[in-house]
Amino acid sequence: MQGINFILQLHKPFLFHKPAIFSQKAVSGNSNNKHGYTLLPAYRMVAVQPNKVSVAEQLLSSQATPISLTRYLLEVAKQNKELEDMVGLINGIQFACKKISSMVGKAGVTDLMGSYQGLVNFHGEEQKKLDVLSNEVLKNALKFSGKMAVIASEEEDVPIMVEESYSGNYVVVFDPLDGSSNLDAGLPTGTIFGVFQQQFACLVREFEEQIDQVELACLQNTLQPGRRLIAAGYCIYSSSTMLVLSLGNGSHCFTLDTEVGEFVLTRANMKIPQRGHIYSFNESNYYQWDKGIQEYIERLKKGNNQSATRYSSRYVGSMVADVHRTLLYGGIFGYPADQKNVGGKLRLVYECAPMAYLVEQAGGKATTGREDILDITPKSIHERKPLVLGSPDDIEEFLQVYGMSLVNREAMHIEE
Ligand code: AFP
Repeated sequence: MQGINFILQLHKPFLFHKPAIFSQKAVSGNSNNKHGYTLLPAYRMVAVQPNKVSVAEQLLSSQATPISLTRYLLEVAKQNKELEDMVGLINGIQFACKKISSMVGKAGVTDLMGSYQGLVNFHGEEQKKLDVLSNEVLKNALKFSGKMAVIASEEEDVPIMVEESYSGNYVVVFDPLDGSSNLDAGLPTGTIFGVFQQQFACLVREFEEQIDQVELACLQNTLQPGRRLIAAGYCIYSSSTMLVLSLGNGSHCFTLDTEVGEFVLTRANMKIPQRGHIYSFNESNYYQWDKGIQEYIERLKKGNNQSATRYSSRYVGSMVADVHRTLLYGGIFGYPADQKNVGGKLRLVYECAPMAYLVEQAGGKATTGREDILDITPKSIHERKPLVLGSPDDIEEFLQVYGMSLVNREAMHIEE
């Protein structure tokens, strides 16, 4: 895998230039290479700009009956022709979320708790049974949506290209079951996903063990900065199952009505509070953090901060749950770098970037402490980054305190 990421880097200049419009004609006109892949010119990025009036808000205010996610998607597609293909894609994801929700809910009585003996993922982490099953469910739902070009998952060591018969133009990155170490205790878990348009089109005609340069170029589609996301969302499996989605025009929350088996719109255009009073960090890492992080948290605990309020601490250890609470109640969530996780712990591509997108869409901010999460171009699919996100005033204050500590370090010539 290290090698693959290295080669992806080498091939980077080969990509993302020479714009041309993607067309089916171009597909058939190209000759195949020996591995059966068809390489197409990169096609122009279409900046998807959904209608400025929030469809979710319109629907919620004009209807007495519940608005299903499917209905919402059809309405969005009616008003934004360029999003028509998104209906099939998000429908695939919502089906997978329902299935995973059902599996999580029944895990205790269907022997789905615990780990697969001896199974570890690419990161060396022990895989839970439900990690593996959720990954399969989501992968299949996406593949058979017929809209996918490339899929990248936390549970796969390399991205997967979708065969020609099912392929489309979208690239989806996901963590199928985040927080799964909390599963056996019945704590919340979640699925996180982000959607890009493919920048470099390619078709896979047959499965090949060998990865060649053409295939590597196709896989580069997954290494796009968060600013290029055209949709993102998460599903939280908790006291209820909720799917929070943004197609670039606000973040909206749909709750699973288990009686009818549909997600229904429960919060249109979510707005994160301007400032909160909760901080959410794994404080057992305190002595491994930078001075700047320590000082910021000290201020919150003492009430020696801009709002002169002592903050409460809440930390589930399931990112989806901690981010969901932060979106609703405000405050700050973070997993900064520490002496053990020197580059941060959370994954940029399928954890940090989709969450940053949703939080920004709700009026919040997400940063590493030095740069906006959404501005970072990933170097590899499983890259980690420090992440701090939340209410705009809290993040501003964090950046001031942390920024000062960096300035002081530089002034004292302390190396990182
Ligand atoms: P698991 O999926 O292994 O439970 O990890 C969860 C997670 O990636 C993220 O959801 C949490 O915010 C973070 O790790 C918790 O990490 P700590 O246990 O180190 O606090």
